Amino acid sequence: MPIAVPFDRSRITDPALLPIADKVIAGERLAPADGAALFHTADLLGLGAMADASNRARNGNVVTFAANQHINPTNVCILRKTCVFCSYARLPKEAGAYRYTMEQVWEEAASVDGDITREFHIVGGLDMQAGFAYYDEMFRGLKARHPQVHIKALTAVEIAHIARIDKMSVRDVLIGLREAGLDTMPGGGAEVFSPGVRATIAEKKLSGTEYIDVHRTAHELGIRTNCTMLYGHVETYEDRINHLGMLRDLQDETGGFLAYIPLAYHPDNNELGVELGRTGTATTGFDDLKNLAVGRLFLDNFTHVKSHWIMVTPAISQMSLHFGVNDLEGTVVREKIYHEAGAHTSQAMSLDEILRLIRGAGKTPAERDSFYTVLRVFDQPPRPRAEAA
Ligand code: V47
Ligand code: SF4
Repeated sequence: MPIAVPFDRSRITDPALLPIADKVIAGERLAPADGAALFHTADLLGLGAMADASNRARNGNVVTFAANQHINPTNVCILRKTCVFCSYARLPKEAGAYRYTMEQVWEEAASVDGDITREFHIVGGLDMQAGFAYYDEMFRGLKARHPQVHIKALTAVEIAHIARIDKMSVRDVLIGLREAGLDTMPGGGAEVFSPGVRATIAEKKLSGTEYIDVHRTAHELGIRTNCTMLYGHVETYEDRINHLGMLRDLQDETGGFLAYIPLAYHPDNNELGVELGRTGTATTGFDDLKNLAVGRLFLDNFTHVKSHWIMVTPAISQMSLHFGVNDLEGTVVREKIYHEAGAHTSQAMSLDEILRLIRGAGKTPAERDSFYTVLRVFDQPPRPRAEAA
């Protein structure tokens, strides 16, 4: 729900943002036209200051992170030809196609640092050979080997795929996989809900309404989920706002979303990047920060907005901590999806690096669990040398 936010209007230079600032200060919900104005503005610092104030009113000065490990068990995907933005998927017989055996999953999971990893983040392709039984065995096996580790797995698109190939309802898939060990669900597969954009970039994928329906069912069952938006390709500002509006509506209804994570489109090694002539040109820092800040302001019923440093670089992620972000994607071991699509960032970040980024932004780092309960707050760093005398 919107809350009143203390904010100094003099930090805004674009007059179009002033009526929006008044709403933020009064704790009034932003209308779609307000969201569009936020995307159109060049007053990035004014926008960021407003988003920062809104974040501080909810989360204070603390920035959280979770220590997690990504496991991508299969890149075989029946939508390989129609999700034109995806660089990761392969057809079953295509070079580079893989599907882990259970032994490979156990092996990859065993390579984690048992003291650090608290969450497995498991997503992959829509593989005809990876149905309910495959994930049932995987989650049970992972829980048997690492009972303390939280399993955040399977996007709405994957859940719907399993339901289809195993002729089960989405509800029954969720109930069954929860019994096997599924704790929460990640937010991937949302892309942009607008049917026009979906027809261009992900023609055969679950529709936006169906994505929302799967999340609604999960929330009804008490399974918390994240949500995302893939930006920086063919969508308009209006498409973005409609997308955020649908997420906000479901959150009003269920309160089941944990966090919102905008995902920056990576144009390398995929058909869309070639078609748009965008190969080698990722999203701009300006747009990355705008998406995070607008997400914070428009999604007034979300507590957590997460920046994904692998997608937007650690430098932008650090700056985003002053643009409404209160959570950083954590220590990620062996991430594949964005690296196939041209992300040049490292595949894992150590605890020390994360602490350095958060402290460098003047914030207080805190490790959290998968439900955003703070586990340990890291003490304030020693004063910088220049001040120490
Ligand atoms: O659904 C695919 C996106 C998603 C590209 O919930 C691409 O905590 C950019 O679900 N450029 C999967 N993005 C990742 C995902 C996720 C990631 C981080 C945090 C969470 C969370 C969830 O990755 C896909 C798709 O939207 N994706 N290809 C690409 N070329
Ligand atoms: Fe398959 Fe997901 Fe890639 Fe689409 S984005 S091709 S569903 S792995």
